[in-house]
Amino acid sequence: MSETNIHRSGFVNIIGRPNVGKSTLMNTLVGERMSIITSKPQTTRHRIIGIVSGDDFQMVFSDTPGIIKDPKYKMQEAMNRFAHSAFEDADLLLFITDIYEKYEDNDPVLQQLKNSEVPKFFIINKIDQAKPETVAEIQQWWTERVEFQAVVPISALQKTNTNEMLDRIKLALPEGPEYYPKDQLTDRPERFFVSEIIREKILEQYKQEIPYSTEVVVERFKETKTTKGEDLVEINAIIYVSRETQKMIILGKNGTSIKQLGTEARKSIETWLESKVFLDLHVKVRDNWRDDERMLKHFGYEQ
Ligand SMILES: Nc1nc2c(ncn2[C@@H]2O[C@H](COP(=O)(O)OP(=O)(O)OP(=O)(O)O)[C@@H](O)[C@H]2O)c(=O)[nH]1
Ligand SMILES: [Mg+2]
Repeated sequence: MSETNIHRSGFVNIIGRPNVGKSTLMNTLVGERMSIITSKPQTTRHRIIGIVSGDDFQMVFSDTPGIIKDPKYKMQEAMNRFAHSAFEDADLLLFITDIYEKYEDNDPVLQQLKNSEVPKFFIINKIDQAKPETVAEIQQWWTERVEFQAVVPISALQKTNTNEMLDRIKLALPEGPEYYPKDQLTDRPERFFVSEIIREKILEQYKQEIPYSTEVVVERFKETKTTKGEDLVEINAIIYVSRETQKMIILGKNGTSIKQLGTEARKSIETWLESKVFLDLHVKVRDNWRDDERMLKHFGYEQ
């Protein structure tokens, strides 16, 4: 068989510490808005798959939660488990750092990278914010310690070097079948992405501990029509918080905060679904849910 008939495919897992731009990179590579992105660390809590297919290839990207140094809650331990699982089941690892991060020699992530036999690309992100000397220094520090198949400085935000990166990923993948239908983009249902969009708006609107104490579950997702015959999606979502006082903050005085949240989330969901949306938000308290095994299971923090 000639080279042109080879079909390449594989699982390309994006790993790194919180806030370095893993989700931004995933969205840029997939060319769709899959993962939510905010300026706050620990935005992503699950593994999220984004699929890029062509006639002769299929890349299955996994965005993962940033690896947390000292998890304080069972939820964060679960997030770390999702991240660590990505070291195991990859055909190619994209290890990503940004120009601001500093690693110590005794960092367990460094050890894990050294121990992993999976081919790895070293990605330095946010180069739009750095001098070339800084990028060179970071590159040198890492390549003295871990064996990488490629080093790729990028700006995930400005899409610098990201197309070249796709070409290199494709060539690094083994010969293999299509794992998903070629027109499939992800393995999660729409209601998952809707709950993520609501969480994104919570991260943007509320301060300090509130977003981190919050989980969102879409209880009802019904596609219907307006009286004028336009597409309409009716969505009921529950915002779980871990204390009564947090519920008060989410609601705000006379419900003004949750009303604002509902408006922002609805607009964003309408853009994403390309449909009119009716969104009903409801707040429930589940004491210390971040350490409650049963609630964590209900929220999907299991593998
Ligand atoms: N200047 C600059 N900012 C970037 C770039 N890529 C991502 N960012 C910003 O960095 C912040 C974090 O981006 P995310 O993509 O959410 O980072 P993440 O690694 O997925 O974070 P977690 O999900 O919390 O682990 C956001 O404010 C992004 O806009 C880049 O190339 N340049
Ligand atoms: Mg993320």
